[in-house]
Amino acid sequence: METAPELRRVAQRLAEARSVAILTGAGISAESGVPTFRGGGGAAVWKGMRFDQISSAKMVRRDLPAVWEWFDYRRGVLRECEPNPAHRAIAGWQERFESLTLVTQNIDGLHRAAGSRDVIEVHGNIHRSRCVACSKLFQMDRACVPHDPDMCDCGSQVRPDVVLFGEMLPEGAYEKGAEAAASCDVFFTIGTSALVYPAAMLPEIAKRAGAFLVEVNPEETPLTAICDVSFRCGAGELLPLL
Ligand code: BV8
Ligand code: ZN
Repeated sequence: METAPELRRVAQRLAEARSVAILTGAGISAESGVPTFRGGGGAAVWKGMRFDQISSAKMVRRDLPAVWEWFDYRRGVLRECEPNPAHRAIAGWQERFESLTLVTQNIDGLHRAAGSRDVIEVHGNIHRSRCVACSKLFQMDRACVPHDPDMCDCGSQVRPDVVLFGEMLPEGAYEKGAEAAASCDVFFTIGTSALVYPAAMLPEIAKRAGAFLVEVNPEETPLTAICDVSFRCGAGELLPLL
């Protein structure tokens, strides 16, 4: 791999780092078999709708059964997916630094399954549902597809506990991520096209605050230009080398 010099630069920075922050996106789960949304030129389409239409606040109000059909389909795909070496490498970094903050845009729960603790899931989690009226949370078993329960004991419907387009992020999640970004020595942006806000702000906040910014993505992204190092390869291949 011709990235040996960059690997040495990043390894050096990590050796000196007190605090490290990481933002991951769908690309880190690609090697687990989870389809990404945009990479590879395709945009996830469901029954003729682009995923940002079906995964939207409007659709929950308009057609909750269709939203559940889309999320139950994705939960079915996820049943066969396990964490890959990239998730496991990051889980192994928890003991390595004084402070490690992991922010993920993914809703697949694979970081936690790999052993990462305190994962900041800024877009929620596909295995949890929430009552539309009283906001009671239900943890669903990964194997239980279609979702259950359909109704809350207060008599209202439940929805995926996932942040859809046009919806606010979980209380405090973004702020915690921004705080870590503004105070870390090294910031990794891994497997994200950096198109979805406000998550895509985090690497920029880190860079402005003086962090060493590292990207891992087979394709260029809008962040590539401001990165100190940008590895043009898969996360499952690169992270275990660090
Ligand atoms: C909000 C859950 C505020 C649902 C998701 C115009 C400008 C700026 C912003 C906006 C705008 N118009 C609208 C907005 C706001 C909107 C937004 O940012 N839209 C974008 C598309 C323009 N954001 C929102 O609506 C957010 N909320 O802003 O609220 C607000 C204020 C007031 C009042 C109300 C609200 C909510 C956004 C969250 C949406 N939910 N997911 C679901 O999963 O169905 S976002 C969805 O995209 C996923 O979470 C996904 O993680 C996320 C980002 O995508 P990526 O993770 O980056 O995945 P992608 O496929 O794009 O890229 C994968 C990358 O991996 C590629 O680069 C590929 O090359 C790489 N890769 C492939 N293989 C590998 C790899 N990398 C490494 N290794 C590999 N092996
Ligand atoms: Zn309820």
